[in-house]
Amino acid sequence: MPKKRTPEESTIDSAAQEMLIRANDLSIGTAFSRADDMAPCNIGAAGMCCKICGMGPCRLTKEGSTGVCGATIDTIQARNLIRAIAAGSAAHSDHGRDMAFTLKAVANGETEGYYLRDIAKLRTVASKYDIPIEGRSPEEIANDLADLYIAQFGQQRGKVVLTSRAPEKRQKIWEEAGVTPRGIDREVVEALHRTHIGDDQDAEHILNHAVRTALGDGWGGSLLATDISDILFGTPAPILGQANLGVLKTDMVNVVVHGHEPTLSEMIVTASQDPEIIEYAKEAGAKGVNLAGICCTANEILMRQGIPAAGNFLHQELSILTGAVEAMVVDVQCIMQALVSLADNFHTKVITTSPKVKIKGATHIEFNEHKALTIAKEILKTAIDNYKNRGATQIPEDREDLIPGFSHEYINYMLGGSYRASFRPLNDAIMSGRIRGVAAIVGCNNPRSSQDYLHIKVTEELLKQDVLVVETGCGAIASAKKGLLLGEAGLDKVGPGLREVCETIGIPPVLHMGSCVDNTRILTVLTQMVEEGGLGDDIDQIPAVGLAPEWMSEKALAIGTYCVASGAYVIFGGTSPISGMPDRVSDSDVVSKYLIEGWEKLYGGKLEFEPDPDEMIQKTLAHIDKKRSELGLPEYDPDRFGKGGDERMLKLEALPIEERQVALYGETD
Ligand code: BF8
Repeated sequence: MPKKRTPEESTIDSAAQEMLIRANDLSIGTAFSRADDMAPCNIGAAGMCCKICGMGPCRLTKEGSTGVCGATIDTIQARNLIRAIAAGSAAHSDHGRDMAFTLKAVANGETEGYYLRDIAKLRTVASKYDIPIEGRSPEEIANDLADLYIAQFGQQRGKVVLTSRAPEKRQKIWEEAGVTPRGIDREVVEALHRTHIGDDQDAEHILNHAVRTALGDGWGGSLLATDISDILFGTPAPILGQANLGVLKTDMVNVVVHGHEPTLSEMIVTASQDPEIIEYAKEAGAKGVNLAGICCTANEILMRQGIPAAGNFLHQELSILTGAVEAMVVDVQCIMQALVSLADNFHTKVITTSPKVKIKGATHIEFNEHKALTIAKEILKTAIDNYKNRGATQIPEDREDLIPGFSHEYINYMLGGSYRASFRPLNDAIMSGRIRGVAAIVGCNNPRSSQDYLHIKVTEELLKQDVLVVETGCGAIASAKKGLLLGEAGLDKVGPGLREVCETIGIPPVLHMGSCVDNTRILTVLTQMVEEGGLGDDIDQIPAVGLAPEWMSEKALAIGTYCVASGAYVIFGGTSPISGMPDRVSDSDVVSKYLIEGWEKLYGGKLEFEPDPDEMIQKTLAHIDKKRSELGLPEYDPDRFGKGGDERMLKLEALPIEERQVALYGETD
């Protein structure tokens, strides 16, 4: 019998625990209980099942066995992995394609409700590709940029132009390895071609193309998605927000937006503030419309508009379980099919909006940019009409404040102000050892592990070790729910040197950098750190590590791969999709070995799967220290920094808040 976990074992989030108890009382299943009920297929999970042709599926469970066609386990594992990476790259990049088409439509005045909001970013990005900017209107520049970006998808030869934004040395490494992406779509198609029956049957050769495919995402589709989102909706800067299920309101129409593309969610935000919609909600007996986000859509509108996040991936079902959600509006990616049958137990309407995503039983209101505001209002009116059907509710009280919005542009500015914007202070802090190194902790929730546990454990420990943490995606929301994305709230939990830096600049120790496509912001930060000088001449020399402790999506594998190819050491938690047979001798484990040793030789980065969080932490610190030593930086010393001003800080922290205010600012009226 599979073991049923208790709510406390399933998640460390008390709001989620409360909802799991409610689910149990109401006899409603969730991803948590389904994960308990259904053990993963151990052959498929280890990458040992091949189902790419009708002679199989072939399950390779003994050392030396092959598929019907003779395919070895190495070939099969590499094929499975590259197909997942291709799917993840396709998902991110297709999102980017839609953003590029929206930019084109906005430039041509064909949309409703969208504007070019960040003209400075438009001009900066356009000038990177020598698009003329002087004396031209924003629309003319945006038109050229949209054309250039749209062309990257179907380009057949040459190189994806966005790769020119990587450090020069890195670009040469890609040229020499033959992995510079030619066109975003071309690499995905070739990945599928190569893995058709009877094609590429050399594991390492297949995996080289996995790198090329993923680079088309990271330095292509995802990067342009981030550029365009900023141009259309504004480049994020710190803003106060809230996270967790307690952001839902008893006296308002709750609309949860879930998915990834800000084109939809931004327009829903605009429509929710329209006097006509507010009046419509009041007529329905509510105080107004309360928006909240789930998954990366949450990150997009949280960091730009301060719209609260109801939670991360595993909160999508739990938000409906409150009984207080009038509509869950979804677009693309990470949307569970289970939402519709779960919503049948309540009054919640699940509304699909993308021409690419329909769910049987959901209401479909198709969204398009030409009539965006009109459609957004129709969606909200559908939700408001549903308010009268609300039954009993149970909304957990949990919600935490947070400050998201650390785009690379803002980090640059915050380190030096308008006149001295620079990465110099960050590089200096790393070089002196105040900051030991940087960890990017990103990625999903996975119900196979306790929700948020791995994220928080790794984040908290690295903070204590003076490692500055940057986060995106559902990992960022995990930290937000735990209160780690606030300046003062988090600073008692961080090492002395890092704390000194955070207190001086006035930043939280964990920087929320956006959604999963915004992992490209991290690549840009790393590139700017290289350009600033003092930390080597390429990304692989920086004392930095990428971690995805609770990964589950194919997109995460694509991200991990382009980060490795960019020079990063990347550690995935949970299970390995290439673990193979348990009794495999490690020397014969070609695929795992190649991702570690082979890729490190080629790119200076490597990809490892490590289920034990303590090991993840140790490996991260060891890598950071190794990179520090290779750069000739002083050995990390936890006792060297952070003493200055501490006595005063500690005294202040011991005071009740009112007295602390007086001590800091004097008596006020
Ligand atoms: O792109 S972190 S569960 S929501 S895949 Fe999905 Fe994973 Fe969340 Fe965003 Ni990213």
